[in-house]
Amino acid sequence: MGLCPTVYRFTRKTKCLLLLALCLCVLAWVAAFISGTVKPFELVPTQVQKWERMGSEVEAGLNTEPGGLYTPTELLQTKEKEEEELPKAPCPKKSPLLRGPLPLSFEPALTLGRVEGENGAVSGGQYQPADCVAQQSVAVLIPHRNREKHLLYLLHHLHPFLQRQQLHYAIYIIHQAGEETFNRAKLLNIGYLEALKDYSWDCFIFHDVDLVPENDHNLYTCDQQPKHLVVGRNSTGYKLRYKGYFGGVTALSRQQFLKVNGFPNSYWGWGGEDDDLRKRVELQRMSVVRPPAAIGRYTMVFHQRDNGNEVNKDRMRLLSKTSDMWKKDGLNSCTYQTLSVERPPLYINVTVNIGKPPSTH
Ligand code: UDH
Ligand code: MN
Repeated sequence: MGLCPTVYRFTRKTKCLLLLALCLCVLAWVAAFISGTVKPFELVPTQVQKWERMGSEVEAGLNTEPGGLYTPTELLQTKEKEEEELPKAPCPKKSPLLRGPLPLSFEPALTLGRVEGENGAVSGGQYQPADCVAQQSVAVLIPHRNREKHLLYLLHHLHPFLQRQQLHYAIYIIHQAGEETFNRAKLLNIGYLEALKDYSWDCFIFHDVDLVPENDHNLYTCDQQPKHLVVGRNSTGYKLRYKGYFGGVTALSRQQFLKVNGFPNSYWGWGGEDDDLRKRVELQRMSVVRPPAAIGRYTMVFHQRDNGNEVNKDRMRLLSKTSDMWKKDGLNSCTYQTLSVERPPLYINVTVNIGKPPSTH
């Protein structure tokens, strides 16, 4: 009795009120439990529950708070990203995919669709190895007009050939619009200038459309010196045409080509422009290197002389002036109008208006 004297002092009315309040409390708690707002014994959410809730909100796109904690899903995605972006090792100096001399095929029924199907990893004319970083980034420049079948044969062989060499590369077709006299050298200057708008290529291969390499040890990369790749071809009995021959296919680095101010723009019609480039190289105290004869072998698809590419009768006179002209006539004076740049899967097609030879010509 003495322990709780106040209880004894409650009136019956007060007792009833207290009982009623207690009942209301219990009722409210039961209602909250049923509606799910409160879990029994866990009225304060734990940290784990907070993360779980944040996770489901992030997934539902509700939690936009910056710097929030990672949910398990986010952690997984970040890990996958890190694995994807792991830096690739450089490709080996010598590609393990090279196969040496391979038989070439020139099927009349070949289609562009088939060549596209065989080169699914090429897109917008460009390719790079999937699992290593290429030793060089190379732009192949092909002057072109009215040689569609030759172009198809070349694409058919060149894409797998360059992929076996594990190069990062792109193939540019520089297409001369109109019917005026052909100008191979100017088209190649344009190819260099246009390709550099896409990427800072290390190396440029200046490539006739009708020459198909027979041996993939003939590397489409640039060396310390400008390189001439056509040591021999079927049409010359696989002999070098003459000692200083520098035509057909050549490889010059971005800097080497810039140093010689590129090709001359003033050679219209067939011949002389390749000799002029060799003279420019020599004037800069560089020398020409070549692969061994057994490797620098090409098949030239048979053709006659094209209309609009008649022998340039002026070429000897022009060649006697290279040492005066190289600084004025070249990359720094190459004017043209780009009509279109198309990017189908296997090449970049740059169509240009290059003007015409001067009327005194
Ligand atoms: N080219 C064209 N279209 C032309 C002219 C030239 O695309 O109308 C390009 C093409 O990339 C070609 C390159 O310029 O490979 C060189 O021209 P070319 O193949 O005519 O030169 P090549 O020295 O032949 O191979 C010269 C004429 C050979 C006549 C042989 C007759 N038996
Ligand atoms: Mn030819």
